[in-house]
Amino acid sequence: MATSSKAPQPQSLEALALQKRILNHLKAFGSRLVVHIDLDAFYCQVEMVRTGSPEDQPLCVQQWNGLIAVNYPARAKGIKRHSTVEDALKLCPELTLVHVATYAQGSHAPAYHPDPKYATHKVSLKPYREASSRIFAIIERHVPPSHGTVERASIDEAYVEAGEIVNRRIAARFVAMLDEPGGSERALAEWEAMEQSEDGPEVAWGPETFVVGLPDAKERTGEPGSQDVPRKTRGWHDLQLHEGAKLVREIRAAIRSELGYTCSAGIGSNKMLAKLVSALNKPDKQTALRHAHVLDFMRDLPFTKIRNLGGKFGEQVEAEYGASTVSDLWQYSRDQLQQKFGAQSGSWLFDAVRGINSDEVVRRTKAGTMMSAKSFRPPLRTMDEVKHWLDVLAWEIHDRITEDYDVNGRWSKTLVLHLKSNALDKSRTCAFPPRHMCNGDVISQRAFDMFRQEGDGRALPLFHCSLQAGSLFGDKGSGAIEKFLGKKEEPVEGRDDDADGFADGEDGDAADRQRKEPAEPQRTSWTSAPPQRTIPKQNASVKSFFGSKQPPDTQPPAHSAPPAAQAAAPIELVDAPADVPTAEIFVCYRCSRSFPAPERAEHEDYHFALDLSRENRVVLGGTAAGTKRKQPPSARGGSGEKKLTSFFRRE
Ligand code: TTP
Ligand code: CA
Ligand code: CA
Repeated sequence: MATSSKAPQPQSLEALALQKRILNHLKAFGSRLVVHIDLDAFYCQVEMVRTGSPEDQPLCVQQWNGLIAVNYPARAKGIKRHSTVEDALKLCPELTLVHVATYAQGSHAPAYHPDPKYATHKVSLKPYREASSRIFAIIERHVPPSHGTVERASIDEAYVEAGEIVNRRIAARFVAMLDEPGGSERALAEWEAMEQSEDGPEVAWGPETFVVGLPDAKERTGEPGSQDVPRKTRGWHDLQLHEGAKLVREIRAAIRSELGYTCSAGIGSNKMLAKLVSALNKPDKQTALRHAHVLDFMRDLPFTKIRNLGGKFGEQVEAEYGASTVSDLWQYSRDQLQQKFGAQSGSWLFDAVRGINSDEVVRRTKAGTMMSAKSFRPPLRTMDEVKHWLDVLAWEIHDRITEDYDVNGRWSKTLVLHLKSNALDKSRTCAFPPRHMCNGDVISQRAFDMFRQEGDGRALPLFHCSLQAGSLFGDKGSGAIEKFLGKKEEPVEGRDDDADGFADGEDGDAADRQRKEPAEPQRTSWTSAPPQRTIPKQNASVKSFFGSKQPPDTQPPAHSAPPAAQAAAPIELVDAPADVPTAEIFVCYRCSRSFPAPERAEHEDYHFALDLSRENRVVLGGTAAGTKRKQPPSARGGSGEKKLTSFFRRE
């Protein structure tokens, strides 16, 4: 079933005039509409579909001895992500366990091996990347680039800027009437009746959408005696939300019927709200948030559930005010917050707790690099071992780059080898083999040559090694239309590709994180290895969505770079003089994995996002009343402009 949401183009002058009138009205009286879509237990669903496992069968995806994804039937048994396999089997002896695909020793292709071992195998996320691509293709098919923007927020998450497409769908309903007998009069009469209605058009919500503040559809249709709970509302934004909900329903149905996966979605006025509500009802459900309920919805929400308030910034806010819920922060003016946390962060906070967020949905271009990495515990001690693993990494890179060439027509210019030993933490770059003479062995040989140039004395014992194909170039030009339309594009974030560098999990493998690179290949010697975070330019066009219902002290934010955007900054490899001190490593206290220090904020963001999606289900589901109000810990310095990134680090 290949439905497309493209609104039919009006044919006649009359149709064009009606369409224009409706679009103008909706632009003037409606507001922004953003959709957030997140796949349910994503890796599990990929494996359930691949293996034909029944939907009600508890299933977990395993990496070595840990679980990295838990499906909903398994969650019902009490199994949690990061449980051990043993613990999970105690809770549910009939549990189906699927180990992620791996490259086995000597093999050039990933496969589902019966008993993969950390010492001899390397994790591959290929099946999930492929599933993700298919999912995004469906979403993009429903959102033509001329009428909306799709952002790939992670391997299983998308944002859609959907205002334009939704307005056009509403207009198309009236335009379609023109073809019916007597349709001209009827279309105009119906539209004008709507236009003139005092509180805006009436919307009757179907059972497929949960609406924050309204009774659940099941109360209306399920329980005896509750058949007539009204689910009708009024307003122009309600009309848009309702149409947005229909669009999302279509996208979700297409993903389900074409690929077999369920997902959950949120529909709201901005990215922050859409994401918060998409986690409210899971799995396989969608939730809309009306303007009228934004403040009610936010009121009892622990403010740390808001992205960027889960880390150090949130702790500081708590320390200053002893606040726990969002509404605890409503009493402080923009000025007060700015004095405490600096102009930018204070202003961002003032808006965020009122549900205002101006982050744009940004179409991400294809990543400029691809990486394959492996950590070694115990470390590699011989050249033979190094050669073996370079072969594995090289064939993975080869596999991915040839796939990318087939789809995007791109090839790499640089090959970057990164090594971490006691004495080294450095990268070395050489030219990537040209396509006509490239295979995994050729890549591996170049990497091995670079390794030998360093000398085994310093590079061994080797704890970590990665290969990166950089400067991917030669795009077939699929972005031309977007560029013509002036659409913004940003490179895919470092953590956006395959499960954010986590899924290679327990063994400390970095997943294939994608990094933006210097444009020109460098024949250089060693450079400092760890990638640095950079702050993207933000162009925040702010639309206050409260309209006349906006609280009196709520004003559009004056700043243009909300911390949210900064926390999600792309990563760049930067040049640095040779022999700079080796980067610090931080060990995550939550998952015990180690990362280069500059990736810390990014990593913590990931845990935060996870917590958010887990806890929202509980907290927003109605138990927030039990949230404890914490006493302010001893006051810490709280005034003056803070470096935003410092808020996301835990000391
Ligand atoms: P999530 O979207 O966080 O979780 P999920 O899709 O499994 O479950 P939910 O229904 O709650 O959204 O992550 C997407 C995938 O990323 C997940 O299926 C597995 C992978 N992942 C890891 O490998 N390690 C991790 O620590 C996390 C958080 C995710
Ligand atoms: Ca998910
Ligand atoms: Ca997700």
